[in-house]
Amino acid sequence: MDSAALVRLSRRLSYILRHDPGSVGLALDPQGWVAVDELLAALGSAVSRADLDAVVAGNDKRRYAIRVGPGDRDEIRASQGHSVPVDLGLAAVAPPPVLFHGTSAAALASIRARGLERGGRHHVHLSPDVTTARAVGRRRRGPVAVLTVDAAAMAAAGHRFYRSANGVWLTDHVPPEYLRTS
Ligand code: HQG
Repeated sequence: MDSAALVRLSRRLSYILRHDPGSVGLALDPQGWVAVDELLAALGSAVSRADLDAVVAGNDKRRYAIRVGPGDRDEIRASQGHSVPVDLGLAAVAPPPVLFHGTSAAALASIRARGLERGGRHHVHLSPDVTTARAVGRRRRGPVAVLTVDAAAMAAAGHRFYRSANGVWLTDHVPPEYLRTS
Protein backbone atom coordinates (compact mmCIF):
# COMPACT_ATOMS: atom_id res chain seq x y z
CA MET A 1 0.00 0.00 0.00
CA ASP A 2 1.33 3.49 -0.79
CA SER A 3 1.34 6.21 1.85
CA ALA A 4 -1.89 7.85 0.62
CA ALA A 5 -3.66 4.50 0.88
CA LEU A 6 -2.31 4.04 4.41
CA VAL A 7 -3.71 7.45 5.42
CA ARG A 8 -7.09 6.44 3.97
CA LEU A 9 -6.93 3.15 5.87
CA SER A 10 -6.10 5.05 9.08
CA ARG A 11 -9.16 7.31 8.61
CA ARG A 12 -11.33 4.27 7.98
CA LEU A 13 -10.00 2.55 11.11
CA SER A 14 -10.67 5.68 13.13
CA TYR A 15 -14.28 5.72 11.97
CA ILE A 16 -14.78 2.00 12.67
CA LEU A 17 -12.91 1.73 15.99
CA ARG A 18 -14.08 5.03 17.52
CA HIS A 19 -17.48 5.73 16.10
CA ASP A 20 -19.23 2.95 14.19
CA PRO A 21 -17.93 -0.64 14.44
CA GLY A 22 -21.40 -1.84 13.41
CA SER A 23 -20.90 -0.24 9.97
CA VAL A 24 -18.73 -3.26 9.06
CA GLY A 25 -20.54 -5.74 11.31
CA LEU A 26 -18.08 -5.58 14.23
CA ALA A 27 -18.70 -5.17 17.96
CA LEU A 28 -16.04 -3.83 20.34
CA ASP A 29 -15.53 -5.37 23.77
CA PRO A 30 -16.30 -3.09 26.77
CA GLN A 31 -12.71 -1.74 26.70
CA GLY A 32 -12.83 -0.99 22.97
CA TRP A 33 -10.81 -3.99 21.71
CA VAL A 34 -11.67 -6.11 18.67
CA ALA A 35 -9.79 -9.16 17.34
CA VAL A 36 -7.38 -8.26 14.52
CA ASP A 37 -8.47 -11.25 12.41
CA GLU A 38 -12.13 -10.20 12.71
CA LEU A 39 -11.24 -6.65 11.71
CA LEU A 40 -9.23 -7.88 8.70
CA ALA A 41 -12.12 -10.12 7.64
CA ALA A 42 -14.47 -7.12 7.90
CA LEU A 43 -12.12 -4.87 5.87
CA GLY A 44 -11.93 -7.31 2.95
CA SER A 45 -9.04 -8.83 1.02
CA ALA A 46 -7.55 -5.48 -0.14
CA VAL A 47 -6.15 -4.91 3.39
CA SER A 48 -3.41 -7.22 4.69
CA ARG A 49 -2.10 -7.68 8.21
CA ALA A 50 1.10 -5.94 7.06
CA ASP A 51 -0.94 -2.90 5.96
CA LEU A 52 -2.65 -2.80 9.35
CA ASP A 53 0.69 -3.08 11.17
CA ALA A 54 2.09 -0.27 8.99
CA VAL A 55 -0.80 2.02 9.99
CA VAL A 56 -0.44 1.18 13.69
CA ALA A 57 3.36 1.62 13.72
CA GLY A 58 3.58 4.54 11.30
CA ASN A 59 0.71 6.61 12.59
CA ASP A 60 1.83 10.13 13.46
CA LYS A 61 -0.29 10.20 16.62
CA ARG A 62 -0.12 6.52 17.58
CA ARG A 63 -3.90 6.46 17.40
CA TYR A 64 -4.14 2.64 17.57
CA ALA A 65 -2.76 0.02 19.93
CA ILE A 66 -2.38 -3.74 19.34
CA ARG A 67 -2.07 -6.19 22.22
CA VAL A 68 -2.13 -9.95 22.67
CA GLY A 69 -5.58 -10.56 24.13
CA PRO A 70 -7.21 -13.53 25.84
CA GLY A 71 -6.57 -16.83 24.05
CA ASP A 72 -3.38 -15.42 22.47
CA ARG A 73 -5.43 -13.52 19.91
CA ASP A 74 -4.11 -10.18 18.71
CA GLU A 75 -6.54 -7.35 19.41
CA ILE A 76 -6.63 -3.71 18.29
CA ARG A 77 -8.30 -0.57 19.66
CA ALA A 78 -8.20 3.20 19.22
CA SER A 79 -6.27 4.81 22.08
CA GLN A 80 -8.73 7.70 22.45
CA GLY A 81 -11.36 9.75 20.64
CA HIS A 82 -14.33 7.38 20.89
CA SER A 83 -17.94 8.41 20.63
CA VAL A 84 -19.22 4.85 21.20
CA PRO A 85 -19.30 3.87 24.88
CA VAL A 86 -16.01 2.21 25.89
CA ASP A 87 -14.13 2.14 29.16
CA LEU A 88 -10.45 2.63 28.31
CA GLY A 89 -9.56 1.76 31.91
CA LEU A 90 -7.39 4.86 32.30
CA ALA A 91 -6.38 5.69 35.86
CA ALA A 92 -6.66 9.31 37.00
CA VAL A 93 -3.20 10.93 37.15
CA ALA A 94 -1.88 14.27 38.32
CA PRO A 95 -1.62 16.64 35.35
CA PRO A 96 1.25 19.01 34.61
CA PRO A 97 0.63 22.55 35.95
CA VAL A 98 -0.72 23.82 32.63
CA LEU A 99 -2.22 22.16 29.58
CA PHE A 100 -3.31 23.66 26.25
CA HIS A 101 -6.30 23.52 23.93
CA GLY A 102 -6.18 24.57 20.29
CA THR A 103 -9.43 25.64 18.71
CA SER A 104 -10.99 28.05 16.27
CA ALA A 105 -10.94 31.72 17.32
CA ALA A 106 -14.63 31.80 16.33
CA ALA A 107 -15.43 29.41 19.21
CA LEU A 108 -13.84 31.60 21.90
CA ALA A 109 -16.93 33.56 22.95
CA SER A 110 -18.90 30.39 23.51
CA ILE A 111 -15.96 28.68 25.26
CA ARG A 112 -15.50 31.68 27.58
CA ALA A 113 -19.19 31.45 28.49
CA ARG A 114 -19.55 27.68 28.90
CA GLY A 115 -16.01 26.39 29.31
CA LEU A 116 -14.61 23.54 27.23
CA GLU A 117 -17.25 20.90 26.63
CA ARG A 118 -16.69 17.38 25.40
CA GLY A 119 -19.38 17.45 22.72
CA GLY A 120 -19.77 14.04 21.10
CA ARG A 121 -16.54 12.64 22.58
CA HIS A 122 -16.07 11.11 26.02
CA HIS A 123 -13.74 13.83 27.27
CA VAL A 124 -12.35 17.26 26.51
CA HIS A 125 -8.98 16.73 24.77
CA LEU A 126 -6.02 18.78 25.97
CA SER A 127 -2.47 18.99 24.63
CA PRO A 128 0.77 18.92 26.63
CA ASP A 129 2.34 21.76 24.62
CA VAL A 130 1.41 24.78 22.51
CA THR A 131 2.76 23.30 19.26
CA THR A 132 0.48 20.27 19.52
CA ALA A 133 -2.48 22.45 20.54
CA ARG A 134 -1.90 24.69 17.52
CA ALA A 135 -1.89 21.64 15.21
CA VAL A 136 -5.19 20.48 16.75
CA GLY A 137 -6.66 23.97 16.27
CA ARG A 138 -5.58 24.06 12.61
CA ARG A 139 -8.08 21.27 11.89
CA ARG A 140 -10.75 23.99 12.20
CA ARG A 141 -11.57 26.72 9.69
CA GLY A 142 -10.16 30.22 10.11
CA PRO A 143 -7.81 31.69 12.69
CA VAL A 144 -6.55 29.39 15.45
CA ALA A 145 -6.69 30.24 19.16
CA VAL A 146 -4.70 28.42 21.83
CA LEU A 147 -6.10 28.42 25.37
CA THR A 148 -4.03 27.73 28.47
CA VAL A 149 -5.72 25.53 31.06
CA ASP A 150 -4.80 25.96 34.74
CA ALA A 151 -4.65 22.19 35.29
CA ALA A 152 -2.97 22.52 38.71
CA ALA A 153 -5.89 24.59 40.04
CA MET A 154 -8.40 22.22 38.48
CA ALA A 155 -6.71 19.19 40.06
CA ALA A 156 -6.63 20.98 43.42
CA ALA A 157 -10.38 21.57 43.07
CA GLY A 158 -10.95 17.83 42.50
CA HIS A 159 -11.19 17.60 38.70
CA ARG A 160 -9.79 14.33 37.37
CA PHE A 161 -7.31 14.05 34.51
CA TYR A 162 -6.39 11.03 32.41
CA ARG A 163 -3.58 10.52 29.92
CA SER A 164 -4.30 8.32 26.88
CA ALA A 165 -1.75 5.81 25.60
CA ASN A 166 -0.72 8.34 22.95
CA GLY A 167 -0.18 11.30 25.29
CA VAL A 168 -3.47 13.17 24.94
CA TRP A 169 -4.73 14.63 28.24
CA LEU A 170 -8.40 14.07 28.95
CA THR A 171 -10.84 15.59 31.42
CA ASP A 172 -14.62 15.86 31.67
CA HIS A 173 -15.12 19.63 31.45
CA VAL A 174 -12.98 22.74 31.83
CA PRO A 175 -15.00 25.52 33.54
CA PRO A 176 -14.30 29.01 32.13
CA GLU A 177 -12.48 30.25 35.24
CA TYR A 178 -9.55 27.88 34.52
CA LEU A 179 -9.02 29.16 30.95
CA ARG A 180 -6.94 31.99 29.61
CA THR A 181 -5.93 32.92 26.09
CA SER A 182 -2.24 32.14 25.49
C1 HQG B 1 -14.82 23.08 20.61
C2 HQG B 1 -7.84 14.94 17.14
C3 HQG B 1 -17.85 26.12 21.39
C4 HQG B 1 -13.41 22.58 20.80
C5 HQG B 1 -7.04 16.00 17.85
C6 HQG B 1 -13.17 21.86 19.49
C7 HQG B 1 -7.47 15.85 19.30
C8 HQG B 1 -16.44 24.41 21.93
C9 HQG B 1 -14.56 21.33 19.14
C10 HQG B 1 -8.82 15.20 19.21
C11 HQG B 1 -16.84 24.46 23.28
C12 HQG B 1 -14.69 19.84 19.38
C13 HQG B 1 -9.91 16.09 19.74
C14 HQG B 1 -17.81 25.44 23.63
C15 HQG B 1 -15.35 22.92 23.11
N1 HQG B 1 -18.28 26.24 22.66
N2 HQG B 1 -16.94 25.24 20.98
N3 HQG B 1 -18.26 25.58 24.90
N4 HQG B 1 -16.16 23.52 23.97
N5 HQG B 1 -15.51 23.44 21.86
O1 HQG B 1 -12.75 17.28 17.34
O2 HQG B 1 -10.24 18.90 20.90
O3 HQG B 1 -6.91 13.15 14.84
O4 HQG B 1 -14.34 16.85 19.30
O5 HQG B 1 -12.52 23.66 21.00
O6 HQG B 1 -5.66 15.84 17.66
O7 HQG B 1 -10.63 19.58 18.46
O8 HQG B 1 -8.99 12.42 16.00
O9 HQG B 1 -12.20 18.01 19.74
O10 HQG B 1 -12.73 22.73 18.48
O11 HQG B 1 -6.61 15.07 20.08
O12 HQG B 1 -6.76 11.44 16.67
O13 HQG B 1 -15.48 22.00 19.99
O14 HQG B 1 -9.06 14.95 17.83
O15 HQG B 1 -7.26 13.70 17.23
O16 HQG B 1 -13.94 19.17 18.39
O17 HQG B 1 -9.92 17.31 19.01
P1 HQG B 1 -13.34 17.73 18.64
P2 HQG B 1 -10.71 18.57 19.54
P3 HQG B 1 -7.50 12.61 16.11
